[in-house]
Amino acid sequence: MKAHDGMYIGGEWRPAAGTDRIEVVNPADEQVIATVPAGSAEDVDAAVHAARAALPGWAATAPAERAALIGALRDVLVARKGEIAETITAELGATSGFSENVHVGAPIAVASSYAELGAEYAFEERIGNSTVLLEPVGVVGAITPWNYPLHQVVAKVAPALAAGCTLVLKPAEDTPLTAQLFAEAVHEAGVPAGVFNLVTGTGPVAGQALAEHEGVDLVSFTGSTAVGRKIGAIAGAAVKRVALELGGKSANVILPGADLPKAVASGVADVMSNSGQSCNALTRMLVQRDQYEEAVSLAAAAVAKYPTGDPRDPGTRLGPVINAKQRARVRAYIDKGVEEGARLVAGGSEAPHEHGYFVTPTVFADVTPEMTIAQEEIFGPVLAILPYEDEEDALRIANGTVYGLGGAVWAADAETAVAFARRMDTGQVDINGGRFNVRAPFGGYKQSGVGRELGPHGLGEYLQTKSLQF
Ligand code: TXE
Repeated sequence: MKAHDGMYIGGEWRPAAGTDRIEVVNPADEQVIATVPAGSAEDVDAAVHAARAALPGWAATAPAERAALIGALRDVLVARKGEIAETITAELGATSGFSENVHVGAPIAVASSYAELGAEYAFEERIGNSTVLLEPVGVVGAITPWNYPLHQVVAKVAPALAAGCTLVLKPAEDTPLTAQLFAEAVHEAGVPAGVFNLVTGTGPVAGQALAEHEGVDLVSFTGSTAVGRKIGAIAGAAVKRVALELGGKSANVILPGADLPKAVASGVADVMSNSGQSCNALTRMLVQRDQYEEAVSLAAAAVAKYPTGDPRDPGTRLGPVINAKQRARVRAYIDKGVEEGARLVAGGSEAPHEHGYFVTPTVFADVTPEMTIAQEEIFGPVLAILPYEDEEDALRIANGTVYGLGGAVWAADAETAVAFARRMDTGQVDINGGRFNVRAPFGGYKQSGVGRELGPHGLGEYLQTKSLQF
């Protein structure tokens, strides 16, 4: 596949300082499809300098003009949708339809929202005898994961640009090609040189150098809780701003009176999409004891309709997971579930194909809240169904993990579901199948993170306040 042999710094593709490379592998067939340079601290330093140099000009640009450039960027993403979706399918393994509709569709919607919000946002407000100025934080170091290679990038870049910040992006090592296409789009949209910079590389080298760089004012990280802790410690020691979007173990609570077949089908579809690799995936389905066996049968029947295979084949509903390490991790969790006494009702840890990092869609029943598969983020196509006795029990189970990112509640009516959702310790809850809203704040309670992305709340993360009394 087409790849740039350099870093996008100061508005141009520059050769990397070193010679280390990263191989990009298609997870569906394990073939190397491209290589990109693995950036060093030197590349990061050059990118941060370019971002700092561009900061005063960009921060002084009128918000409406910045917003118009985000609109132009959105237009380029729309025009290049097919090419970007193909790249995402090739390096992530997402099915073609999902790549186009969600992987590219969602960030286009996010960019559109910031093209509007950036123009209408109140960057100044009067409170009593004070005028409060909301000013850009400065240079942002953005570190993103592979699970949504474009969305995770746009969810940081669009609000940062709207706020008047400049950025250096270090994308995940598994999905650098999408990030390169995004840099091309930024260029094509006419965003001034140095406002957005890209350094491909590994986490421990380029990622760490970016987080530690004293020219970076805010580190915005999405990824594992383990790395999030490290980033948080670095930011804490340097007293710089930090935003962390981490893992989850979201509960899908089906209350008595809900439309059970609909709730189960929707829950299964949610967990299986993107091969289970979504931070807000509804990985724990909670069903009242009286309806439990019915729900288990419905879920087992639903996953049977998820054939694994080539993600470009229209008949495929489940692509591979991202890499061999992730597949081994998911399989180990499946084995652990069996070992701890959960009932395997579909799937298992055997490989469905000789090549490619595939995992068979898996459903566990008789899962207890203490089991590892009910507590830890698996990040694969694995659903755990837990029985509960009454609403209080359901709430205790739903809130009984270290995470709090997503969630769902199904009930006979929205009022009952909302009353339950108010008591959940989590950042987002979908009520009776409520759809994803690109303007609603997204982020975690507890160890799922610090800060919020998307909409006006997401924009606020990239601002700092100054108050003038007169
Ligand atoms: O994530 P990492 P990995 C979870 C999920 C998954 C697990 C491991 O459970 O199974 O994490 O995935 C960069 N300093 N999520 O190992 O390592 C890295 O290069 C600075 C949930 O791929 O956290 C990449 O750009 N940066 C999640 C980014 O951090 C470092 C999405 C994320 O990689 C670094 C992905 C370091 N020391 C995984 N080490 C979600 N919340 O959606 C790594 N990185």
